[in-house]
Amino acid sequence: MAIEHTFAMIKPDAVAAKHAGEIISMIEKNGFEILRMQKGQLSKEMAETFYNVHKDRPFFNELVEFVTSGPVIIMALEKEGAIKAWRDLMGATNPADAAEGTVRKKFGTSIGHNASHGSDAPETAGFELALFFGRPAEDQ
Ligand code: 3AN
Repeated sequence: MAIEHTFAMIKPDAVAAKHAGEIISMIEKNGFEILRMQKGQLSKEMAETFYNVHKDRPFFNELVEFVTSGPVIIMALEKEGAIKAWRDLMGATNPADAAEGTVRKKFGTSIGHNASHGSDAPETAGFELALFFGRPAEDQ
């Protein structure tokens, strides 16, 4: 399997609840290399661009409001098959459906407040890494 780069975010709910350290530890213990990491609060414009693919969904405004509600931690991760590996470690979108031991099972509290984000395909990883870190996926 090829080495990939993916974009990860610890969302405002998990940062506020002081779960960031434990989530970062899970990432390291699962063999990811953290290439870049930054803490900050997203502007409304940044959040709308980030979630643009969801702009027609009924929960879009809620999504933007939530992700801008407090600081997040963003990361560029590297691993063999990183995109799927990080999504597997996060677990299902709805924490109620997430497998035991996953980030969302441990720290998510609802489908919206689900502690973490991960790119879902090479194209989205490329878009999100460029949006947040200003350079293409392969140059992280
Ligand atoms: P994932 O983050 O697992 O790729 P998507 O793409 O289905 O999940 O959803 C994008 C984001 O929208 C998720 N991070 C999730 O928190 C949020 N979301 C999905 N469904 C709902 C919903 N019914 N109500 C509120 N937020 C939702």
